[in-house]
Amino acid sequence: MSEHERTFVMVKPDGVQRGLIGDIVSRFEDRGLKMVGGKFMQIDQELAEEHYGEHEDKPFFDGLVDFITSGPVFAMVWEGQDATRQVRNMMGETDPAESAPGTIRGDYGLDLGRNVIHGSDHEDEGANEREIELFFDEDELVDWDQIDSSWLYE
Ligand code: IDP
Repeated sequence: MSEHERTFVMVKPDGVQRGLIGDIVSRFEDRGLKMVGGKFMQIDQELAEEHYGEHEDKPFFDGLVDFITSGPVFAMVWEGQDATRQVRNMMGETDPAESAPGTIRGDYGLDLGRNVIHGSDHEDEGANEREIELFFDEDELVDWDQIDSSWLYE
């Protein structure tokens, strides 16, 4: 399993408005994951529709696009062993109401349509790479060595 697996993560507009960026970043840092990209940005309609394209036939699609474009987001790329699945585990379930306390959605959310964070789906092969490419140019990602890596990985 590669220590260099990368995954796409985003604090959604509700998480930004509620001042949760710092806490969410801390959780991933504490876990040992390494941030290799990060940008505070406003998503436009086109990017929103592409990002959530798989849901375009769902009844909640228009509301989802309106929500994700309603204010700034903090988009990130995190790297580490099994990063995509581990981030999803830390996020909790899609519905905060079904998410265990201790997870991000379980600690900070109550409603399905306001679930604070996005992370690439580990069950959708290649979703992480596709989403990273959609949000980041190659030169916006930074290769760097974390000084504690020999204490994180055997
Ligand atoms: P995920 O974010 O946990 O990967 P997806 O099924 O990919 O979940 O759905 C994308 C987003 O769409 C969810 O995070 C949530 O904000 C929203 N969503 C999903 N299902 C519903 C729904 O039934 N009603 C309203 N919003 C929904």
